[in-house]
Amino acid sequence: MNRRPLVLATALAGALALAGCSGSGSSDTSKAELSVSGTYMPQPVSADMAAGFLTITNKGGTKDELTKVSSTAAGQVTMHSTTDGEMREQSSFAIPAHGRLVFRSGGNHLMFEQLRQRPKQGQTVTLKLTFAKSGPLTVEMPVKSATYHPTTGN
Ligand SMILES: [Cu+2]
Repeated sequence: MNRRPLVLATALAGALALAGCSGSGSSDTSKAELSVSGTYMPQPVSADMAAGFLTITNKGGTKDELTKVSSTAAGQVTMHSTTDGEMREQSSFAIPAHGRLVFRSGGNHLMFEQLRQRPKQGQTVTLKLTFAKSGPLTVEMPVKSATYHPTTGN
């Protein structure tokens, strides 16, 4: 008859261990939490080069960095910033905690070089984004008209 309390104590210890486990999991909210939106590529005018735009949002409490972009549609994808109308290739772009990294027309942009074939309006181009801390993301980038501008302005 004095076995029962022992079993109960073991069950209780198990429950406590579980609670402790999920408690430590909640500290993961401080990691970078990335999502991609607003992707598009204006249909390129040139046969071997195209531009691409997107926004990366970080809901997490830790900054991250976009370190590489690649695509099955192009031999290479480079990242450029634009300052005073002059574009410069960058090896990485910071994504601030609780912030955004924006690639938009006239500003930061992606350049697809050595196109395997000329992307046409209505098609999509697959992109792989690599980050310093977070796992890679694969996104589908729709090809829009050559003069397309998003109405939201970013
Ligand atoms: Cu450029």
